[in-house]
Amino acid sequence: MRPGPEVQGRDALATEKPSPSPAGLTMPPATFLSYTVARAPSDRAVFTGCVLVESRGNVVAGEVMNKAREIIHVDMDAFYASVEQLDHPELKGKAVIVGGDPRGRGVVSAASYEARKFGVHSAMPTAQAIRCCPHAVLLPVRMERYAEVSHAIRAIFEQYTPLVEPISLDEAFLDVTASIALFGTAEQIGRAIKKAVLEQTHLTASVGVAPNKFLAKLASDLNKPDGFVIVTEQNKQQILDPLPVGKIWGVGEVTEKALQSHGIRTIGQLRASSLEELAAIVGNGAGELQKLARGEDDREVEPDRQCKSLSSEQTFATDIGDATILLSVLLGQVEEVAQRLRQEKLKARTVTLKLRYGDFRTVTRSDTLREATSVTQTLWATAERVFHRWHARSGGPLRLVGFGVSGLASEQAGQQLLFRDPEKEKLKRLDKAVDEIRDRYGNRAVHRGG
Ligand code: DCP
Ligand code: MG
Repeated sequence: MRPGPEVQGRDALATEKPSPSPAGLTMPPATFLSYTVARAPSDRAVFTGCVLVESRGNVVAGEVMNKAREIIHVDMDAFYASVEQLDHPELKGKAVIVGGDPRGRGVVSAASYEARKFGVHSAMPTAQAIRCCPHAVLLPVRMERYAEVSHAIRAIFEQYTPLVEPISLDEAFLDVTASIALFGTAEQIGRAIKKAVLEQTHLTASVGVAPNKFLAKLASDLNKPDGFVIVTEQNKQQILDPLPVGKIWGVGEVTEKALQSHGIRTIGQLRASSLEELAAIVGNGAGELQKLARGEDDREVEPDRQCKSLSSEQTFATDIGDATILLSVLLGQVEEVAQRLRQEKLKARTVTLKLRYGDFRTVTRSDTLREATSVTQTLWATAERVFHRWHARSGGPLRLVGFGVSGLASEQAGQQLLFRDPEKEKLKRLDKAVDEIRDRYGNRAVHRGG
């Protein structure tokens, strides 16, 4: 029961609404020019979220407030591996592993579904993966290429709603509550997006449609690869209850084990447990966890999230205490993140190191620069300083090292046009040259000496 939006220019919607495509799906008629909260002239309806404004400034569609949310989660299948199969057609249908060097401490980034049948999965040491699946083809990570495909899929999402929250290169949440007035039901939008992704990138995506983020993400994962799952208020409990608690977003290995040791294995059991019992196991998060077990989640899709941070991390096959090795891993991560910053035309002010010990204890150490930068050398000098400070005070063997930046701003923000620092200009030219070499010959083609 959705009252029609009574806004000025509504008639324009009728003329602008596209004719259905051959498959019966409505295709996007225009770009979203604005994201506004608008009030209808009649004052009877207040619009929220997504509003389509055509070039003359007329609101042509909107959505009435307080309507239950409609969220879509899209996650590409075996993303890095599928892109490699696309670029090397002879690898289609074959076991492909994308990851680090098996002779070193490389780990698997992605495995094609053909390789997964042999037990290969992300984060597994590459050497072990090759033992599980000796006939697999091993390829190095080509981040720039995946970022390119990621941009293409994001452009598709943005044709259907401006409320897109990218979670990683291959995954995003879309709030389509208000888009329904334009493009059909959430299911139709989900199917149209899946189809457009396939047609434009030749890759498959798994799509989940649900009333909130938690359920949408769960739904996209339920029937992978090439999945399409709709979770509704009516069927959510039936779907959730038999699933293991580990399927809850945010329930990691440690929490899952703790719950299991108290006999809570499924989401149904979690839902049925008393709040007191749960609080004794997981502490403060108990109420939140039970809400998720009931399929409730109020988190909003945050379209600006993509700009909040960028990071890279690596888990080691065996813990590493040697500072020289840790620093060389860190340098690679700084180079990768700095290059991504430059690709996104961003710069960052805060540098954070993530350090996880063998017992999973995780600490972060940060430093904030006087001004935002995307210069590798500057980020590296800061990361190195933060690392040495940590190493001198505590140190210890690590199972994971990560490097991240936050406090992001656009490249142009606060740019000094008149008084350029010649030293900085030199470093920027160096970065540009390195980026060009890496773009052309891959990330391994050139590395800094540290
Ligand atoms: N990735 C990584 N290291 C990990 C996990 C993922 O480098 N430990 C990268 C490679 C993946 C991409 O991120 O291709 C997306 O991660 P997903 O978890 O979505 O995994 P996939 O897309 O590979 O597979 P699927 O989504 O089909 O399960
Ligand atoms: Mg994926």
